[in-house]
Amino acid sequence: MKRVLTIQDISCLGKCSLTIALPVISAMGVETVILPTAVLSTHTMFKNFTVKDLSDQITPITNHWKSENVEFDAIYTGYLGTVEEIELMKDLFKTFKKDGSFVFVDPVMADNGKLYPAFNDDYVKKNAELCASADIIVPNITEAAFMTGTEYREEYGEDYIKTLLSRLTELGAKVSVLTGVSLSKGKTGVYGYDREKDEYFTYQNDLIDAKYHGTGDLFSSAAVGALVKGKSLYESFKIAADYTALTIAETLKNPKKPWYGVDFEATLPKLIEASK
Ligand code: PXL
Repeated sequence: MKRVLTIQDISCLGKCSLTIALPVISAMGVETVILPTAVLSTHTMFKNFTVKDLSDQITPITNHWKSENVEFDAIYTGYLGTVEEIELMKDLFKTFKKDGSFVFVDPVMADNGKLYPAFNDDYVKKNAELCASADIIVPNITEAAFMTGTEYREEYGEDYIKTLLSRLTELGAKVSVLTGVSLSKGKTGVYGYDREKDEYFTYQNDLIDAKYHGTGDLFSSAAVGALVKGKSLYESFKIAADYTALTIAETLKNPKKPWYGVDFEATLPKLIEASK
């Protein structure tokens, strides 16, 4: 069985980061080791959330793993929380990356043109450095614009996307995949560039007019699961995009109208089937 290490916060209530990555990647038949970066009462879109930073736990935990000679087929980072933690990731990648494994960085810090609460320019700069040590990065357009010092646009053409991808590639990752890219009205999806093959790829789905929290984490978790199981880049991102779209559609049917997260539990069987 393949083994993934994922490093993100635990938002106890809110369905994002580790409370998505752990169930989703495990359900895909992949052992999922977690390294929590912080414990929050909820994600940061709630008011009055509590935070306990766990930066000081990263080194003791990983030292213990080192003594156990643990290796991972993939390392996947999401919401980290502090610049100190981002710094620690560089060593962690060196220690635990083995031949044939990959590092997947989702530089979670912003959406819809704005940084999440508690992040600043320093955090953006550190995330750009982290992306340099990754094999695959999956920023949304806002994160890509911040990291590359490019103007954020809500309306754009393929030229703008290619400019962002070229600037992201300069950061250093092998594969850059922009998420939330709409190439025509009523569509959304991904647009990626593989530096080694010098190839672009894109996949679009029908846009569902609803915004939910945690969908980026759902997308990344499904992509990591599919990639580590040996699916191609295109196939993995298609599986992840389809699963995310299906889950948003399913959540819209919920009469309780959850605002803080998606009903991914209901659609997991479809993901398991798609990634077999
Ligand atoms: O889904 C991204 C995410 C993860 N973790 C925390 C967050 C967010 C987005 O706001 O607040 C704590």
